[in-house]
Amino acid sequence: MIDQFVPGGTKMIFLWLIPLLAFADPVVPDCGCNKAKRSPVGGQEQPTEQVIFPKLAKKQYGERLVDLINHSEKFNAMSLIPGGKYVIGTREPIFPEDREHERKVAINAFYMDKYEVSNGDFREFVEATAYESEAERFGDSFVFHGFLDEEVRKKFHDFRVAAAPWWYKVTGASWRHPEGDPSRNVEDRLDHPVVHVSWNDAVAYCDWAGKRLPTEAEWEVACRGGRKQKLFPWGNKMMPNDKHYMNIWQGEFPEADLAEDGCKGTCPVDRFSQNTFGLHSMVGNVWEWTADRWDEEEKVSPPNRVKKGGSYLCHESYCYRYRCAARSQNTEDSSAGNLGFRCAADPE
Ligand SMILES: [Ca+2]
Ligand SMILES: [Ca+2]
Repeated sequence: MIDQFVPGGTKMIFLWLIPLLAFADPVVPDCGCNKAKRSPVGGQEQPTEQVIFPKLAKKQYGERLVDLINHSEKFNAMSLIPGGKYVIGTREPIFPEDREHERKVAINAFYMDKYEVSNGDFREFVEATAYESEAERFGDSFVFHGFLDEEVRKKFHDFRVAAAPWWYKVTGASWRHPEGDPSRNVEDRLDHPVVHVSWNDAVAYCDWAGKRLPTEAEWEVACRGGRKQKLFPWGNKMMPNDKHYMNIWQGEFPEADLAEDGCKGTCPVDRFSQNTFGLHSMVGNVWEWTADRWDEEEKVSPPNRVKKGGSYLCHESYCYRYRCAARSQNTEDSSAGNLGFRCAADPE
């Protein structure tokens, strides 16, 4: 069921600053989400000032309405995000090394998928094109230890990510078999986000759909839903009215996910409506690839690409990256069980 979006309050902002400051220490534990990489990266360890709803003349509202009504099939389940000048990032970076500082951007109006691309969507693409994902070609992908039984953990004990030993490189793991178990597929979770897809896979899917990956600026403007300097798509309070607005981790990471938000692992892509644009699970559920390179100056091949939004594995104590301003990266050929994407499109 789709939850109705209820804007969060801002009264608790000062109480929120307390935990934020507590985690401002440069030695911050990390979930290792960016460590599960296929390719080594240069010596590293392997493994607005804006109003989004501008005051429009009545005539312009009419044109916008016509635009929405006449949208082609391509724009079904997409939201029109207004172009303009925006400010992304944050004045109070939690992870300065991630370069999540404030910066000004300008974007054109574009359409954004309301939902993360689902297993059902990706299966349709594969059936139409016989596309083979990179994880299938490599023969393995990174799986979180919580989804592996003891026997499998023993078998792949030596294939863990050194800096984040809860990530196992599991033979046979792919979008078809997210746990690497050939007897388990995605038939019972076609409405969940596709995972174990690389950046290259995401580009191939969006291209097939007549779309493209969003840039990081587009992704973040869409995430913010017209709000300035807020932590989350709906405001600053993580749980307005004690209600869960995203699929992240509750409990002691990485051992005990209490799943108080109703989801252990991925949840259906339409579970959490998060902002006034009608976008779902921008933060939480799965990380989402963007078109941008992590660092234009970086001389690595394949390059790292920016991913946004955090995932069901994120917890404030380890990976406080389920914020619109937060960012991370992986190499183009990397895939993992908590990394997916959604597409954007230009108005025709
Ligand atoms: Ca959860
Ligand atoms: Ca997401």
